[in-house]
Amino acid sequence: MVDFELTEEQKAACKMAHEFALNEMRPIALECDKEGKIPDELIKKAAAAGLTAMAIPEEYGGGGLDQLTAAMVSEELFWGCAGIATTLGANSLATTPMMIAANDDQRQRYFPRLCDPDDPKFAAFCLTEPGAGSDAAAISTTIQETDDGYILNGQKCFITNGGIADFYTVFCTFDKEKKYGGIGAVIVERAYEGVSIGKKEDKMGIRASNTTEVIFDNVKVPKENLLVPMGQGFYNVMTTLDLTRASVAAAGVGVARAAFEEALKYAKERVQFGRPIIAQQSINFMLAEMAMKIEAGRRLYQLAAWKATKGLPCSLESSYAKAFGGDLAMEVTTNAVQIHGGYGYMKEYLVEKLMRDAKIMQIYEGTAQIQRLVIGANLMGITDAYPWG
Ligand code: COS
Repeated sequence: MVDFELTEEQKAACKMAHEFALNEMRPIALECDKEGKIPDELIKKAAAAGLTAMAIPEEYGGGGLDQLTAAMVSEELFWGCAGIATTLGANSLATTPMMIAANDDQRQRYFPRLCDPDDPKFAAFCLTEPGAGSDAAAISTTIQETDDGYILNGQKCFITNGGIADFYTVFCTFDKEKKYGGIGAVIVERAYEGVSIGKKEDKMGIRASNTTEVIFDNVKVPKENLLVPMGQGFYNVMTTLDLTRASVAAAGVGVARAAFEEALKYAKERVQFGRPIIAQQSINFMLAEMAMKIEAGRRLYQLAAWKATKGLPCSLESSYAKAFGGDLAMEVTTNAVQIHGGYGYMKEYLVEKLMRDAKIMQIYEGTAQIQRLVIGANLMGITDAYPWG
């Protein structure tokens, strides 16, 4: 039985997120984009509303949202501002490896730090390196076991919240010869000696978010901070991305929806050749295409997130959703600029920012091509496509 009705809890979470996006994010979105930062005041308000620790279990002070509800909240926040929403949502990516693998002691020591509304902290997911992007198994950050713990050395790049995080979930290799079989993960605090922040990136879009290098120079990591032992790290990364990609797909839908609304409003107001341009079939069809694909993108991410919530395998659906959602964001924002004509190219029109923000949706958490690679690899094991179980 297919049921499209949201629960009261889901409706309340989406409404709260939408109001936050409308009243708190939208009014400062262009300013944050220009300045490349977010006021502390806004982070505090977001933390007080539970938006920085949505997925952390309630027993540690978090929102305890399931993947489906979290993805729908993500759509609303990205509708508000993709740069701010990327900052607020990054804790979910950083803590998913912990939700999979952390022991009780690690949960108790680290989860509450992200849930304190008076002093909200961030965590950051450290996988990507200068030489290991799509090829995640090629990471070179090394970890060596010592008598009382580990020594970590290496450099991570493009780390969301790298410069503002309190701790990091760091994927590293115990033995590079073993390729993905050598990968593990540790929890590293910003305060540990030898941890430093490298270059802060000057990005095309999602400019409000903080993206930096993070460098580990002979960092002593205590034994109790081993998160994933050697050999299990790559599976943890793959499972993490399977679980989080639905929210990135939802982000793409949110950005696309924001652009569609702007284009629709403009097409109704803008008069050329004696009538509103929405009456021109060429424009009307562009808007119809946008509306149809946004609806399809939403159903795809909801399916992936629903499967994740149920604990069902969701790798294929997550990649369908992420590939579609990223491409959707790029296509819809580009066409929204097109509908605005020359005005859309100007910074005072929101669609200009939306188009710049959209591009990252085809890149981060697995490029559009990697998603197709995952889908294609799944096809090898599929002999028919009968969908009814
Ligand atoms: N869940 C669990 N295990 C998985 C998995 C998944 N979704 N995908 C692959 N694995 C397992 C495989 O089963 C295999 O295990 P065994 O050898 O024990 O059978 C192992 O992982 C290696 O798989 P594979 O050979 O497919 O790995 P590759 O190195 O070829 O990489 C891709 C696979 C390309 C899918 C992976 O590197 C990837 O997702 N890259 C993108 C990384 C990314 O998203 N980066 C962005 C960082 S976050 S901003």
